[in-house]
Amino acid sequence: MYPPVRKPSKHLKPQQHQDQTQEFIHNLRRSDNTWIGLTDKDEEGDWKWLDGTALSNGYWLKGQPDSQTGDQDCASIGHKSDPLESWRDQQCLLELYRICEMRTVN
Ligand SMILES: [Ca+2]
Repeated sequence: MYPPVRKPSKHLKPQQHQDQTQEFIHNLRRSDNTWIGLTDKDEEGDWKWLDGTALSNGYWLKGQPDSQTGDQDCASIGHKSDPLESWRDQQCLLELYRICEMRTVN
């Protein structure tokens, strides 16, 4: 069962919109670890989305990213119950679900 899709309000501030999107994705995946298309494989600590956009606001779990094994260059969601603290870095070779963003056609 998927959570209801909420259309972002036109009156939300950009940060509120990002938080709402994060909560939607988190609720969609629940506890299934899922790749979100964020990596620092080109430069350690310089997190970018797969389209090259720099990360402006992260929802990292406390203590993450930690590159614990030295080769954790991909971010996943699905950790802990707080949707605003649910990302961690992991080895990119892990087979996890993936979430992709698509543009809509009007
Ligand atoms: Ca890394």
